[in-house]
Amino acid sequence: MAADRALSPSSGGAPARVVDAEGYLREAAALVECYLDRVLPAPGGHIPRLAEAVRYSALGGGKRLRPALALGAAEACGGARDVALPVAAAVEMIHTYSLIHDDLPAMDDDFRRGRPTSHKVFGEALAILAGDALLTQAFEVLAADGAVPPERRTAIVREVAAAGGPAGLVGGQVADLEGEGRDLTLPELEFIHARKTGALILASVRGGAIAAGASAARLGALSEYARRTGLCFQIVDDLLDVEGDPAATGKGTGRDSTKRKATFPAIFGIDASRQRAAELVEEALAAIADFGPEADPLRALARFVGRRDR
Ligand code: GRG
Repeated sequence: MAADRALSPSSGGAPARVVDAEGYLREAAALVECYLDRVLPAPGGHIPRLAEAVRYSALGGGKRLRPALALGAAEACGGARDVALPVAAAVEMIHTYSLIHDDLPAMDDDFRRGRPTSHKVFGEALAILAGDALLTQAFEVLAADGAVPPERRTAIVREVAAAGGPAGLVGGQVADLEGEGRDLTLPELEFIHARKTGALILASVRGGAIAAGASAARLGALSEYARRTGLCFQIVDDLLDVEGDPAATGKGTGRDSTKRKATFPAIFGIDASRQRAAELVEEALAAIADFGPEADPLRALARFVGRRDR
């Protein structure tokens, strides 16, 4: 995909740092996978089958968007990428747990990241436990991060826990299941998206920013950026469920209509949904318009989210 040539106010209108979103995602993936490889249960180890199941899902592909957002947010606040690596790893671990559980027969699917889902390979019991292991160990990773001062660490743990809990991912998933087969209003749909998908994206950005010592003003602007990007991400996800290529997305299509799920495309149609996604990208960019070139990775990632095909 083409690189994004971002303009920022601090660059006086001249082309700022050119950030290629795909390249940034690749770098984030390499960094976070190296980190995960170190912290996850070692192959073999005490309970080899659990290590295998955890590693199968956590090291088995994925865009690594949430880690990239965490690293990009740290950079946007003048920090080094490395300062946000534990946050990046923890949010990816929680994301991966949520995918494993979301794919279980009680909830969803057979294919994920282009491969059979965890329960197809390891059985339901081990898939549930591999998810539990990732969720729990994510907090160990955050708590053990000695490079970040304790008060920032506590704030990050709180952000990430809130994103994963009843007011975030889990609550959003329950609301989503309850909404199947019903007509939902726009506020109801946005309520679900903000929790099921948006909360962890928000925590990725805020967590990375907090690790880098963000000011309250920067954190506020970045939160706005993350909310818009998160909603855009889910609208595009719903569009990909209608018109995506399974070879690119690595999962099935048409699942939302089979379940009679209320989605943006189902309610407003394809064109209006695309239009809303494009508006949200612009709103995300506007939220961080006062940032300089240090926020160009986040700008490139927001544009990627709006146009992604995987
Ligand atoms: C606690 C039993 C139990 C279940 C909870 C929390 C949960 C299950 C599900 C969360 C909801 C969920 C899976 C939302 C999905 C959001 C989404 C669009 C995921 C796909 O993200 P991508 O495209 O995936 O970033 P990759 O594979 O690229 O990482």
